[in-house]
Amino acid sequence: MTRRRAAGVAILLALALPASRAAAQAPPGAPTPARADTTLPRVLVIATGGTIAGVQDAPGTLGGYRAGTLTAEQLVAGVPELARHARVEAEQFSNVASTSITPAMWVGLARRINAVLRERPELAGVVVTHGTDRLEETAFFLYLAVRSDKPVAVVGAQRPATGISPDGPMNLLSAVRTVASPQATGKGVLVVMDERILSAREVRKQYQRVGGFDGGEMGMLGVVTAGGPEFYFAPTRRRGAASEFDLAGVDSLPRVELVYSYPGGTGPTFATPPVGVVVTTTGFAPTEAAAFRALREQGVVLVTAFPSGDNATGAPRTGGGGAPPRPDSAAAPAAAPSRPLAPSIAAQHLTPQKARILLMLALTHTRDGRELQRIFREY
Ligand code: DAS
Repeated sequence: MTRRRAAGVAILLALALPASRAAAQAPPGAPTPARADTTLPRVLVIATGGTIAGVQDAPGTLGGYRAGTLTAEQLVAGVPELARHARVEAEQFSNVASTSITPAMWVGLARRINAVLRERPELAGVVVTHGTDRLEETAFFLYLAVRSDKPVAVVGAQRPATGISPDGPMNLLSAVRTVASPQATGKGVLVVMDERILSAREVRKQYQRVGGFDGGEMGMLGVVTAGGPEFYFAPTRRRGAASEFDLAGVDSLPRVELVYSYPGGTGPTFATPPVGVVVTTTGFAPTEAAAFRALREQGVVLVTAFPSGDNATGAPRTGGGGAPPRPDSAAAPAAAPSRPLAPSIAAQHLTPQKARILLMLALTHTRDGRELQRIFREY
């Protein structure tokens, strides 16, 4: 075994140590983790992979690493401080980089969380560990499809577990403390990163560095301090126990594509039309309008969204007025459609990638334009 690999294995073993042994090896003066206190809330950590479970071949360097390597149990055992705040159980859902997470996995994960929250009333809440690349999408899917007011928090890390200054242990601790807190009840699915508590509806990954997650214009719900989570705001959009999205009988989600509109664009064409298309646009070029109209003539539901997700405020380029542009508005008056046009929906304040997720779920219920727009207004 090379010296480098031996160091890696040593760090891995240290991460996997049970809390009691890790405490026994703690440096002098370090606080001793509490014994499992039977009055503490129970929290289930469900691990899906990502950098938070990532291991470098050359630990302590900035070299490459393998995401989704440590197990759920190793992640929990690596943070003995968790035992002061909750009785934590670990469960493995998958162990992949989040670019490998699929819509079918969203359905499976939401079903699993719905089942444990229903069947285990003693659980205070659930923490999902996840890669950061697709964290906001999974979190928003859970926000829509977990029909419970019990807290669920999604958490990741920008630095691998065996890298320099890993952020995962503190993020995991903050997430567990958040879901263990009664303050988190009814706030919808949360994302806890860098001691910020963010709503899954608003959260976005802005950059690939520590501190890269925020809530855009909508800001954050609270912070996690040394004393614990402190909430300052609560979401008002429909979510959790009030959600109408029941996954019973949903085997797969309808195909919804994401496309861009841009200067000189001619619009998308598909060999097989999807059920829906979300178009990222600040305003349509006249040259694009015909292609989007043709899609609607083929029955494809269209959703228009601003790149930033700031669809609610309007913008000078679209004349303001609170809704994103519609492709028809850029075109010369068109001939009467050969078939009734499928609906064109405004995404409200959702990023295009989240508008796609809401449309996928909404299309499992309805294709009616008014109903779809209601859903986009409520969630
Ligand atoms: N490896 C990536 C992922 O799993 C990045 C990360 O987690 O930060 O999403």
